[in-house]
Amino acid sequence: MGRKRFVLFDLGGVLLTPGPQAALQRLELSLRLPGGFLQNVFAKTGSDGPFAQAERGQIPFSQFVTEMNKECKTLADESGVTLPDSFSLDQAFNSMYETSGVNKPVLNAALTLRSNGFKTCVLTNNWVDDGPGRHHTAELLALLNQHFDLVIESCRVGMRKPETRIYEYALKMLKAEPNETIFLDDIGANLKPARDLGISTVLVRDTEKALKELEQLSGVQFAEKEEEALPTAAHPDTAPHGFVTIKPGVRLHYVEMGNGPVICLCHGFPESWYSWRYQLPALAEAGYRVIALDMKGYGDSSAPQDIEEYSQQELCKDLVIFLDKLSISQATFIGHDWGGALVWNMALFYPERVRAVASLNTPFFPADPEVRASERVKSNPLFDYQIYFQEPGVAEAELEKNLQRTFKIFFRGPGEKDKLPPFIGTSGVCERGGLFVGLPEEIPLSKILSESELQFYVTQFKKSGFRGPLNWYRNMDKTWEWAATAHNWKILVPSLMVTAGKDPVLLPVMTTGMEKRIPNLTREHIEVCGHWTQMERPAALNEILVKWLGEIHTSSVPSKL
Ligand code: CPU
Repeated sequence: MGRKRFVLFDLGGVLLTPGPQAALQRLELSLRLPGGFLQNVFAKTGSDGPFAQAERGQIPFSQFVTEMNKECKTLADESGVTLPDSFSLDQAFNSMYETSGVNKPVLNAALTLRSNGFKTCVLTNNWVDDGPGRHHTAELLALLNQHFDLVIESCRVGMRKPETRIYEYALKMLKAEPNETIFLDDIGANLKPARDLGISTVLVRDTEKALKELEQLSGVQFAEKEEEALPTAAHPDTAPHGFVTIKPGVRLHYVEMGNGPVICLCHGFPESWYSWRYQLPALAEAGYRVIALDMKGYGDSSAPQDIEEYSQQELCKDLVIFLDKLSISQATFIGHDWGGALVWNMALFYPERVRAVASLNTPFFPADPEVRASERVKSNPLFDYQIYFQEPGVAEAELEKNLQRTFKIFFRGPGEKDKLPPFIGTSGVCERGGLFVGLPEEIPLSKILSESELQFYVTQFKKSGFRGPLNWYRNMDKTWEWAATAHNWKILVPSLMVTAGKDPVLLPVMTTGMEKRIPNLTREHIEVCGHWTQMERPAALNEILVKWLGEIHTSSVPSKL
């Protein structure tokens, strides 16, 4: 038996549960038809009937339904069965969309195989869907195309299972040998020709048993629990990129996925759109158009030199122009770290444009008109690094010296089992004369990111360095003067604050009292989580965001004005 490198998955009954057979049975029950009546109609019409024609793409779904309805009536007359006047197979397919869903353990197994170097493929008998449920089909196909290397629909290739040539076609497209390939289907007759070709087959009746067999054949262990698996990450080479020019010479770069209400993701210091890699696919899949920005100064966005370009007032104006240019009237803004500070300001100053706002780790720090921001920062030893960041050129030199080392030092989680301190000391930085003073030259890679992910950040920062990113810290009092004009305004848009139990800089306790200014605040907390929330606890965060987004998009939030 060859080493397995390719896996083909059937759709209905394998990746979707329950499958079409179960839907037909349910329809028979609900219409009080004799058991097997509908199955019989499908069997009777055979491999040249309307069903097979639809599956080969010779007729679309609507035409197949009309013709099958006729066949049902004929068989009913012949066998003395009474069909209700309203009978239509449309119902069967609509109820299938409503009651069936993705078989999560199977999808997770497919994702695990893919991340272990397997090529994965969906091989499905499907039709050209011009019916009322076609948007379900579209959503499903978008999901499958994202998670699998290849999706083969019978109707697009003019052949169907169990015709031998469709298996040969799949092997050819994958550049696979039969003995390197595994195929899962819930219909035994579809497996036979594949087996005859030398493909290993798994008959899926019971998910758990089938996955055990798949584990044995592939030699890959699947996680017991869903939460343990890392969510899918967006990849810079395959994700779609966009650019918006804000003003002459200044453009913002972003990565976009999905469709639906718009969500703008704003990263922090010193990061990238890529910090949202685990959130992009999950939020897109949940039904949103997700836009992850390279904030001004970062990556493929422009990095003007002037400090004033990075005041919160200026950065908010940029975001409004960004929305204007994309013709987006409102978006939900989700920010982390400096991105969090920015999205609070968006909600405060531009509530018309903000559908809802969420901040990860960063509390809403209202400006106190009595105390200048720079004085407030000086009074908190934890923020000493921000004083060190003030002198243009100084921190730039230290952080740009060895980008690889810089990011290995920054990106660390609270649970690292090595001898280094889990996070850079943020106090006493000025006295030490630098952020990294006293740290070894060689830094081990943290378990929160891989070597190639680290490399991505390094490449991004080779473009414009740290000057733009550090300038975000250099407008403290300018921003304070602006924010103080709104010192008693409230934030009334739906708002979420996600605190992280082990963030050494943005402490959960700093969020105490936020409800005074944000009466509709929803709170979530991730206890085992340091500063880099999106990559440290991606599954937990995605669950929180999807739940909150679902709530705010279905209900109008009662005002506590
Ligand atoms: C800590 C220390 C030095 C360099 C980088 C870090 N975030 C990581 C965290 C940096 C940060 O300073 N955030 C701001 C966001 C706005 C409120 C104040 C803190």
